[in-house]
Amino acid sequence: MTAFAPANIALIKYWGKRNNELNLPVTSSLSLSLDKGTHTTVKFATEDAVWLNGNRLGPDDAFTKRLLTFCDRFRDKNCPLHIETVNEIPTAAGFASSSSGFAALVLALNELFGWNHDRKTLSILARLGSGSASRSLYSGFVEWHAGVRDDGLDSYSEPLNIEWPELQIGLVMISDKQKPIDSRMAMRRTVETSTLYKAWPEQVAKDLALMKEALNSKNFTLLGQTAETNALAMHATMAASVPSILYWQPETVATMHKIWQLRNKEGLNIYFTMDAGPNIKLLYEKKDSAAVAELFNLA
Ligand code: 2P0
Repeated sequence: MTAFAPANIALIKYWGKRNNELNLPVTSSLSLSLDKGTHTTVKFATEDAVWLNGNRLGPDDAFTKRLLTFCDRFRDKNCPLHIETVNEIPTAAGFASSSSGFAALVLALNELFGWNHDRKTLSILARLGSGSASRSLYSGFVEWHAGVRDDGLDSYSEPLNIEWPELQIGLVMISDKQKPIDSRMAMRRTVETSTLYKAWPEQVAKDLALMKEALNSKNFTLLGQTAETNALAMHATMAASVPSILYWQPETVATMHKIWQLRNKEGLNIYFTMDAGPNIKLLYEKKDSAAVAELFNLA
């Protein structure tokens, strides 16, 4: 069984959990799915085998273990699986491939085991693999409701009924190297050690309201400003962790200054967001696509 799920980029970020085992978030978040994502094939087999982008991984590989441990939630002891994952975007470089990865895996398992689950249930199951995966069950704009229940049954994603084809996301690749600390460990350290994290839920509540206003009124400037503020606030909570977490490389900072220069001095209406990595995602409107493509080396 083969399934596809899109990667998603959060405009309002998920950063920090209230339950580490169930990936229950402290706050809600809101994302836009990309066209690209992950294709995953799952078959019954005689032994477990995990393939990533055409290479068979060893049984002790961290990716293999994470996928098979996730599958163990759903299978009997004697049910080996052959899992093939192909990412259209770089793995583990802050391009949110775990989001599409676990969403595609859950969709493939749903077919293989004949569960016939609805999307809400699949979103909850994907969340157990990776929080952001709960949002990758849908295309377009998606809100992941934090929920309040201890069992997580009200922590799932839903699509927002908004079409905005003029809105563009451009990926500026600064490094495709594996990041020094994965987002799971980084968010845990932030929650446990960053004094700035106290302010994060309030920041998200404010930004989420502004983002919905921007989406409903198609106010691109409000969308861009809110997404950029939210991403920088998330990175500020990380920077205040002990030890500090800073995903930015010198070129990340240079690109941020370039964006501000273009926006403030040259009138190009362009904003950015960033995830747990050094890369930058540009937010702009379709009418500026040619200008942006000339100014940036988009992946
Ligand atoms: C997001 N990120 O909202 C945020 C912004 C990274 C920065 O969701 O531990 O791989 O598997 O639930 O989903 C990346 O974290 O973390 C992420 P887990 P996940 O997209």
